[in-house]
This record gives sequence, C-alpha cells and structure tokens, in this order.
Amino acid sequence: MAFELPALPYATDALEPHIDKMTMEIHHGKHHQAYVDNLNKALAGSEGENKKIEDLLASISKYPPAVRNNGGGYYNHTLYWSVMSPNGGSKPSGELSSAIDQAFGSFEEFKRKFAEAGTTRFGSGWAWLTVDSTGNLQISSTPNQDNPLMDIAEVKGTPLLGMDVWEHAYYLKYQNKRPDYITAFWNVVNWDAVADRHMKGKK
Ligand code: MN3
Repeated sequence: MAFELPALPYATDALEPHIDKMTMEIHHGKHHQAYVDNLNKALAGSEGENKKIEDLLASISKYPPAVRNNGGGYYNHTLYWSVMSPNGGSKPSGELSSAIDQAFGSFEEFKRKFAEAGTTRFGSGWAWLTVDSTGNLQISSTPNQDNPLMDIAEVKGTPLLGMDVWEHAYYLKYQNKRPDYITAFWNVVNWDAVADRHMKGKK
C-alpha cells in the first residue's frame, strides 16, 4: 500500500498574496510529490511498507536516511497544507487560546517565539508548535525534514502547527527574506485546524 500525494485542500492561488501560486504549484506538485515517490522507493519490499506514517516516524532511528528524509517530507507537508487556509489569520479561540496564554504568556509572545524558532533555524527546516505527552505546549525547530514525532527529535510531541522554512517555501516571492515570509504566514494560519489537532493531541 503505497503512500500518495494528498490533494491540496484549496486552489494553488488561494493563499495569494501571502503565498504565491507558483510557489504552491512547485511546492506541492514537485517537492511534496518527490517526497512521496522517494518514500515509496525507499520502503519498497521492506517491513516498513505497510506501516502507518506515524509509526514509521516514531521508530525512525531504525530506518535508513532516505526514509527519515522522505517520510518526514511526506508527513510535514501534508500537515503544512492542512494548517493553512485562505480564510486563516486572526487568532485561536477557546481552549487552545488559553493553553497558549498559559504556556507562553500571551498570543503575541507565542508568535514572537515561534517566528524566532523559524528565523534562527540555520539552513533548511521547520518551526513547530507541539503538545507533549504531559499536555504542555512547546515551540521547537527541526533541521531538514525531521519532526517532533521522530524518536530522534530533541523536543518530542504531537505537532499542532508546522511552518516550512526551506527556501523552496518562500524564495520565489520573498527571495532571501525569510522573516517577511514568516510575517505573511500568520495571515494564512488555519487556527480551527490547529485547535482541532490540539483537542485530539492532548489526550
Ligand atoms: Mn517544503
């Protein structure tokens, strides 16, 4: 049972002007597709072939680098599309809002720390908001296509929000100005989807 590229939950131009159409086309159609294809190739004929992606990631240290890189790439991008929306922006409400205030002091302070995690990640990687096994929210960043579900992650937990800071996520529109992409990202965050992941992830 091979992994498949999930359809984008909106049109490729739906996140304009914050994330441009050509970036979305290449990012989803070429980059994400390549992670899917290479994950399937790396797993072909092995015992990992029939595992759920979450189970693969939880024991990723036992797999070759190609499974780590492409399994992460497959999972991370699927999450990334789902936590953005053309109707995004504003701020979280309800229980997630209280949890963010409790963990970081305020929503503004959360945004500052999350943006900092993305800005200071050297080279390619991701910024994360996760809920850990004790129900606490944490901000972290990972290199390359690693993520907090992996047994090798420094900060482990269930990812609620992931922001891609690879140059391919922003270079066509923002060139080397990663902070401008991060500022724009807040306009498309789908807080309903993040809150839903929080409800399911905090146990
Ligand atoms: Mn990417």
